[in-house]
Amino acid sequence: MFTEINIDALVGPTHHFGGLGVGNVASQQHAYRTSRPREAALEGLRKAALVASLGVPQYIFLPPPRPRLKWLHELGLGVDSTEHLSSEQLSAALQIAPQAFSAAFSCAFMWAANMATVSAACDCRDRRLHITPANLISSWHRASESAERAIDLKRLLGLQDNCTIHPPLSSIVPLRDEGAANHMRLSDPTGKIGFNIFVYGDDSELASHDCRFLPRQTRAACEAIARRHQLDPARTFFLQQHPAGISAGVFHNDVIATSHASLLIHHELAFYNAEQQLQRLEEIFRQTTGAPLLRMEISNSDLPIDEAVQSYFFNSQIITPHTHTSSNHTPQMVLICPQQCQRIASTGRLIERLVASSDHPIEEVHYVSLEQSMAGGGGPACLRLRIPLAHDDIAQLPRQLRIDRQLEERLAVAIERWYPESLELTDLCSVAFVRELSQISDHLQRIFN
Ligand code: SUG
Repeated sequence: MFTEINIDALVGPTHHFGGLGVGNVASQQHAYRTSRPREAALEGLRKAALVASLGVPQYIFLPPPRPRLKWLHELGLGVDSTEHLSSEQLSAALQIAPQAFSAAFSCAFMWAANMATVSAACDCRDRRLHITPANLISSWHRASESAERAIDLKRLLGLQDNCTIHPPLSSIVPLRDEGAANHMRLSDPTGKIGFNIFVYGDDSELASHDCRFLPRQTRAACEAIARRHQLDPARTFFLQQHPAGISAGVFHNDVIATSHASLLIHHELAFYNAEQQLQRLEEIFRQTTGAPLLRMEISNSDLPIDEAVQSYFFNSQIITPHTHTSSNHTPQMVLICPQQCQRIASTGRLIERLVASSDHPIEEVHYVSLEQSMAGGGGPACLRLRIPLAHDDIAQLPRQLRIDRQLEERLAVAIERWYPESLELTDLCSVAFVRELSQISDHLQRIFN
């Protein structure tokens, strides 16, 4: 039996809005607005704790160190990465190169779904769990995350002798990769028979599609990952994202489609020219598992694409709870939606219909407040990476990274005490604040040790 563990990443104290998300409408709309790092970190922590309270093994990674001063130095911005750093140097860097400056302080690592692509051991020819950290080369601020998160993944999974963590794909434009945000795994209820769907925005052979924004995932990257992970070609699918979706602000597949076990929910404009492949998927799913794939396609008239992007309905997290209550009924599946879905009439109606219908296993819904993450273009599902593991493997994972009430409480106290309540980009020019950041980092480390 396989269980999906979830990894979330604690938001860092420099959380701010730099407007750097390529093709990401929310990020662009909120560029340079005042951010609220304390609220951002608490919202993310509460969401992860909710998932843990539903019995899903939930892990958390610490924020990697920021700012990346060496990088600002490398860019010739006159920023000293030693004790000679001054507030004047930082202010000058902000003025000359605001994007690079914002990138050096970025907390975009909080969107853990972009950390890596993960293949369950049972899907791979060599029966090993395969992980490729994403190279994230489409934007200024995210490319450094792959090396940082590879270290965290090794720390979490290092004791597993049946796990291969690959290097990220080469940092070249044709191999742009954004990880699990563009990958879906479907399976039978035991999780043992898996089907892998990779979604790409850019295929150099089909360069004719006009997208308003640079597509962040290429077909060549998807194919390379499927090959190195040794996935069975008969159960691996490569679907193209609809260019109309990308132009409307769907910068990742998880903004327009979602999946969990045998359930696939997607918008009419999620994929381009994919009907044949989806039918093949349905057929092979039924043949191999003996049960139907539960595919639900939402039409653009039921949910206009702009409202899908504003509400982030498809970025809701779907989980199978493992709560052991003696009398209460444990729902088959739970949907964790951003609060925005309640405020928009079309998504409110859709969710009511989903929960009431007996055609789908979703029986309960939780609305979570993630205002700060949503303002950067990230909902509940962006904040987590799923790793399917056997029970014995989960028992070997380091306990100190697993969220329980005590860890939640200790982190919440530290966030309340240390994180700024609000932040402007100019606040990041204070050398006193930069020095405080390393103290915060030490303090968080101590909680985990
Ligand atoms: O890469 N936003 C992230 C949001 C990532 C969401 N992840 C998933 N859909 N899985 C991005 O665009 C905003 C940064 C800024 O505003 O400067 C940002 O990076």
